[in-house]
Amino acid sequence: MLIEAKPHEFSLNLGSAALLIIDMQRDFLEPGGFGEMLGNDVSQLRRTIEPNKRLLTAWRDAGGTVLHTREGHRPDLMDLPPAKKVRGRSATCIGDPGPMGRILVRGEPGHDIIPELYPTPSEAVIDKPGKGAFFATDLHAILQNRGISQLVVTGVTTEVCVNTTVREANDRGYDCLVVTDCCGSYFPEFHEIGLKMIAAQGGIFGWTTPSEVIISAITGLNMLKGAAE
Ligand code: TIU
Repeated sequence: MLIEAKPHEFSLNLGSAALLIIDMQRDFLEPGGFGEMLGNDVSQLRRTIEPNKRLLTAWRDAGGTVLHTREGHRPDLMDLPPAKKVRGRSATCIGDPGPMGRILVRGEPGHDIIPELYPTPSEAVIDKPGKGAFFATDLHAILQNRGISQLVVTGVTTEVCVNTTVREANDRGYDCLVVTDCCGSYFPEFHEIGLKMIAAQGGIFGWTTPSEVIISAITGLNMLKGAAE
């Protein structure tokens, strides 16, 4: 089905597409979490929760593949580059006790996905130590094994983990459709420019479109399926 998008329409094939939800984790989104502790305005990210919920529900109802990612590290921190640990010069950094357990450590409450978008048992969760979801993970193998060649990408933050993942995916041959209102940044201007960067130059890294366009397309598909049954 053809989805209206920038820079031009995206030809979505639900059977070879996956919804990839990036890092919708409590520590980035919840008031009192690590993101807010660093002085960030979490409302900029929280406005993405409702559109993500609507898209996730429609995608699940249409029978589409869903994958979630989480940024974080082993409890022993062996996969945490020393450069990443000290970069922010923050008094509290990755691995230290934070408002919701050890910061960005796997298994801690703050590292987990927000309840509103919690994965079902059949949805793969990719734990990634970096900003990109392909670096040091089995994401590419999982997608190849399932015949996935298109990614509908949402999550946070637009210019960091979403952009890095889309660039990695593009270099591996995936077509990426990034959902504008389902992505967010602590910095509104980075969100806007982060999206523009993806669709510029004829879609240098991918496509962008709002969730309502995708939802109406896949909901229409459901209605067709229902009518045929
Ligand atoms: N998931 C993600 O984007 N991780 C970040 O650290 N983002 C920031 O914007 N800091």
